[in-house]
This record gives sequence, C-alpha cells and structure tokens, in this order.
Amino acid sequence: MRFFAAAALASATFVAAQQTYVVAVGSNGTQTFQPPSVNANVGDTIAFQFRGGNHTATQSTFTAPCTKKSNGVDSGFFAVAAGATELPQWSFTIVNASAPLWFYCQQGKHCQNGMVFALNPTADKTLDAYKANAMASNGSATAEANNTITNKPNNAFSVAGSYGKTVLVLAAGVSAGLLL
Ligand SMILES: *[C@@H]1O[C@H](CO)[C@@H](O)[C@H](O)[C@H]1NC(C)=O
Ligand SMILES: *[C@@H]1O[C@H](CO)[C@@H](O)[C@H](O)[C@H]1NC(C)=O
Ligand SMILES: *[C@@H]1O[C@H](CO)[C@@H](O)[C@H](O)[C@H]1NC(C)=O
Ligand SMILES: *[C@@H]1O[C@H](CO)[C@@H](O)[C@H](O)[C@H]1NC(C)=O
Ligand SMILES: *[C@@H]1O[C@H](CO)[C@@H](O)[C@H](O)[C@H]1NC(C)=O
Ligand SMILES: [Cu+2]
Repeated sequence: MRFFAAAALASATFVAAQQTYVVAVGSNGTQTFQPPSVNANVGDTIAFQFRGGNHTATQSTFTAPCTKKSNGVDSGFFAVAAGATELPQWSFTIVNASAPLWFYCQQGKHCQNGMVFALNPTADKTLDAYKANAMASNGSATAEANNTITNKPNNAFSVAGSYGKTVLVLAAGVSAGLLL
C-alpha cells in the first residue's frame, strides 16, 4: 500500500487531506486488481491504474458479479502495451462509504477467472463471497467500445476533478520497481 501511496503522490492529482488509493489493473500480465479490496472514507479517491493487457473496471451488484450494474459506472476498455511508461488512470471520489461497491473486468472471462475488486466490503458482503460468485457465474462479458467512459453517476459516486481518462507519466524517481 505504501508503494501505491507513493505513486499517488507522484501524480499531479493528489488531493491533500484526502487519500488517493491507486488500484493496479493487470500488472505483469495478470488478471488482477491489486489490491483486490480497499476500505476508504468519504472524500477519498479510488484511481484504477491500467498497467497492461486490455481490461476494464466496471461496476456490478454484489449478487450479479459479472454483469454491469444498471446505472453503474464503467471505465471502458484500456489497452496498455507491455512496458508502457504512460499508464492510463480512471478515478472516482467516494461520497458514501457505507455503501460497498463492486467492480469486475469485462474482458472475456476475466471476471469468471476472479478479476474482481471490492470497495468497502462488509462482514456480510465480503470480497471472498463476491469473488466466489463471480467465478461460479456464467456471465456474458459483452465487449463494449474501448476507452468509452460511460459514467452514470449515482449517489455512491461523485465525479473527481479528472474523471475520465488521465495519463500518469512515470516520473523520474518513481521506478517501475517501485510501482510493482
Ligand atoms: C449510504 O449508503 C447506505 C447503504 O447503502 C444507505 O443506507 C444510505 O442511505 C446512504 N446514504 C446516503 C446519504 O445516500
Ligand atoms: C449457465 O448457462 C447455462 C446454459 O446456458 C444455463 O442453463 C444456466 O442456468 C446458467 N447458469 C447461471 C448461474 O446463469
Ligand atoms: C480491447 O478489448 C476490447 C473487447 O474485447 C476490444 O473491442 C478492443 O478492440 C481491444 N483493444 C485493443 C487495443 O486490443
Ligand atoms: C478502439 O479505439 C481506437 C482508437 O480510438 C479505434 O480506432 C478503434 O476502432 C476502437 N475499437 C473498437 C472495437 O471500438
Ligand atoms: C510483478 O512482477 C514483479 C517482478 O517479478 C514483482 O516484484 C511484483 O510483485 C509483480 N506484481 C504483481 C502485481 O504481481
Ligand atoms: Cu481483465
């Protein structure tokens, strides 16, 4: 986590007093969100940083893990070449920390392979339960146009200043090793 915080500090979008959680998507060719779960507060920002492959961060409900939530948010596809030094980032700000939010990747069978993310999971609704549901589901991972931001804010989200596709250019001093 400290490495991710350092990465956030290195970007221009860091907001003092509130935390930015950077979630790496597709590091090292894996079908993963890393970390797979974050507990955050109102005002904090979740920034999905696409590290490689061709993935999405798409909101679902807890019970239908591999299906896009009606009125949910969706990063759209971000395809990132291996070894890229410019990493696209897609972020939102939390306006209700009591409502757990669930995300998956829409690419192929990635969701069924367990590529899911939980924001503020609860004792009742855990990451493990969500992931198990995802891996057991048929899903219909319908491909959508790449990099299309289909933001439909609901009361769980507020739009961050740079909502949409922003690009984090790896700065000198922030080595690839530090970023994972
Ligand atoms: C925040 O989410 C919780 C859980 O879904 C809900 O009960 C509550 O009404 C929400 N608060 C606001 C201000 O929307
Ligand atoms: C999965 O797909 C099969 C065949 O299409 C269907 O019979 C079954 O009900 C589906 N299961 C779920 C959990 O959707
Ligand atoms: C990323 O994946 C989507 C869905 O499969 C596809 O439509 C798109 O062409 C891919 N982008 C690239 C650059 O391969
Ligand atoms: C993905 O985006 C590129 C660049 O905008 C575009 O040329 C391509 O047609 C898009 N692919 C799909 C499947 O929408
Ligand atoms: C990516 O690979 C590097 C080098 O092998 C390793 O240190 C790092 O933990 C890996 N990251 C992930 C998310 O697997
Ligand atoms: Cu994926």
